[in-house]
Amino acid sequence: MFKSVRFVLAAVAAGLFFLSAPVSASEVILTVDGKIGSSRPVDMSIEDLEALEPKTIVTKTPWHEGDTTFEGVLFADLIDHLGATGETLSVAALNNYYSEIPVEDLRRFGVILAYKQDGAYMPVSDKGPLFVVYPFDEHPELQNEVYYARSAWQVRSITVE
Ligand SMILES: Nc1nc2c(c(=O)[nH]1)N[C@H]1C(S)=C(S)[C@@H](COP(=O)(O)O)O[C@H]1N2
Ligand SMILES: [Mo]
Repeated sequence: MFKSVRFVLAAVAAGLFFLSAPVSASEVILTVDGKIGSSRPVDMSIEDLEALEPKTIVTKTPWHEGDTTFEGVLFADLIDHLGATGETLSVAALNNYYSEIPVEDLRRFGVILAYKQDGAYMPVSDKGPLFVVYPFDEHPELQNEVYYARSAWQVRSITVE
């Protein structure tokens, strides 16, 4: 009886830990396929993303209190790095949310794929490990439902179309 209660508590604790723990640097967190240089899907880790030049956006968002600092890779650099030739990104999140992002947005606004928020890696429980961040404050025309819907968090995979 007590044993099984302890077991349940341990399982719950392990589950909470999993949800709040940052991913390890070499774990695959992003898979990119479609119109890219490689004929096979490309798996990437935080380490792979951090090998690209980091870019920071400080902005308010509908989902955060006050100014938030996001650090990640310039999305345009990432898809250049992968030899992407398509016009649209189909972005899939861990919660099965999908968003379509025109490639044109990436350069025009300097969209980032963020892996850190206020200096810390983002856990899955707080929109991590990857979050599409538009510079909402810098471009007020982004402050509407069109761009909020493109702002996928818990990003897991991208298909270049
Ligand atoms: N991973 C993920 N990202 C997401 C969503 C979602 O359900 N899952 N909802 C999108 C939509 S449609 C909008 S308008 C904004 C705002 O979502 P919220 O109103 O739930 O905060 O987040 C976007 N990003
Ligand atoms: Mo939405």
